Amino acid sequence: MAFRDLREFISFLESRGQLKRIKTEVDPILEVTEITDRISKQHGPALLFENPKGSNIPILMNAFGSYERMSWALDVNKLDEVPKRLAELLPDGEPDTFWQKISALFKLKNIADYKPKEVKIAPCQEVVLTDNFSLDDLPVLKCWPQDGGKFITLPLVITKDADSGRQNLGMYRMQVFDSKTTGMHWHAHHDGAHNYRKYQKKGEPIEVAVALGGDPATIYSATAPLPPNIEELFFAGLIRRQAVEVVKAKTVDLMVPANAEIILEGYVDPEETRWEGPFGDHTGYYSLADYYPVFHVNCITMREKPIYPATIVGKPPMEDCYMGKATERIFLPVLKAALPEIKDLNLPLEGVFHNCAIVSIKKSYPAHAYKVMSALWGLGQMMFTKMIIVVDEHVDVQNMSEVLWKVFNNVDPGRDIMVVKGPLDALDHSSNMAKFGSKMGIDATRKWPEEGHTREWPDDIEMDVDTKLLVDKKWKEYGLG
Ligand SMILES: Cc1cc2nc3c(=O)[nH]c(=O)nc-3n(C[C@H](O)[C@H](O)[C@H](O)COP(=O)(O)O)c2cc1C
Ligand SMILES: [Mn+2]
Repeated sequence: MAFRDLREFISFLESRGQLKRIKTEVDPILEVTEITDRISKQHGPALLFENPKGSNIPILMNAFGSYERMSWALDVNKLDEVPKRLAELLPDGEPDTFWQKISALFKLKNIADYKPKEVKIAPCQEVVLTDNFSLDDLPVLKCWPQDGGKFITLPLVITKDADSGRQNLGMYRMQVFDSKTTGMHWHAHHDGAHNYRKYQKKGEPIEVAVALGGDPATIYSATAPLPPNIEELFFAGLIRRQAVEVVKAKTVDLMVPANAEIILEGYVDPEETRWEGPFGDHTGYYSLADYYPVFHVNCITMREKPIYPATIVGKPPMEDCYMGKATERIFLPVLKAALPEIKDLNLPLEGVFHNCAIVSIKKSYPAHAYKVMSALWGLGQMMFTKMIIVVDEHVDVQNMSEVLWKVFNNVDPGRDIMVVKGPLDALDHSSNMAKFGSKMGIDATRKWPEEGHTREWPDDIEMDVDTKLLVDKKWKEYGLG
């Protein structure tokens, strides 16, 4: 059964012993981070800070911070079940081409049930503040010592495409500049920025609503790398198998999740920018400060007793790692649809998702690994991937020891490394230029004579089956335990 809202998820986590309440006063400035970071590194529970300094709104942290909690958030026990479930909604039950099919099915009746459903009265509008409000009343975190200020870190930013009217939901951090304005850190490549540029061209402000909280599948969907034609709120409905309830915002022409905790409504001006950052980011480094658009808040609506959800990012593993791993599992069938030779994929946590991808392939022709690298660099947000390592199909890409053994031993650098140019994630600090740099593909597959390897390629060392069986049988006799 899908969770209705954040409270239901919190109760569920508590019933499973996966939520700790902290009653002592804790400062949202740095202290919440230090506690959460320690708990995160111990793979500990979700945390509800009930008495944050300077605010009477409790802070929820680390709710998605384990494989188990991330799976529960998406209403499954293991992340692999999500794509299987999505596939079941499609006519022939094949996971293979599910994006094309979902796009095509958008108009069909059988999945119309999962489209956002409008309600007239919503918990997120129990309190409506159009004048007398201040963002300083929210327990917004300053996460790390060199951060440029306080940042809203788990916002669901809602915008509309000026032509199609399609709504987008994206998670972009927001630096609180003063009581009524924040930064809007949508990266140039993301749908929020795309929607913004269309209004900018017309010289008009873009209406924006930001939801804090909501059911956990909706929160996750704001982070999912969906193609622009798939609305995140619809995708969340498909994942949870129950439509997300939405309500018309009070002052902007946008539909917002009815069961959110808090909604900020306002606009982003077409021209105005302000210096934003630095911010201790999920790369484990401070992302550099830069000019970003400004969000003017005109109205806040909320529940009578809201909960403020937040996250911290920093050196992995952190909460966002589990969100990223959910994405890896959910989107693997999409990659396989484009590239059926792909067997498995690992985006290691240390690569923070856009810096490293390890793929195993069924190699069928010379230079096959290079074809796979080039194709991946052309697929959606995979375009940011800085390093791609390709291994043969029988290599377990989830086992880093096995992968590194293959890379260190199978690779002749002069022959097996390809360096190309391309777009980089906005957070990358290693390149000389922002958002533009080089990528490396490493072909760690077994090399063929057709690839110029005319020497013999040795087999992996494996004991023969008969000897293994013999030793199994006699194991006790050896007295080795
Ligand atoms: C905790 C967290 C923070 C994020 N912060 C940002 C951010 O500040 N700016 C940004 O553009 N993307 C950020 N992202 C990534 C986007 O949410 C993600 O790429 C999403 O797919 C973008 O959706 P869109 O393509 O609909 O815009 C963040 C993701 C997570 C999990
Ligand atoms: Mn989108």
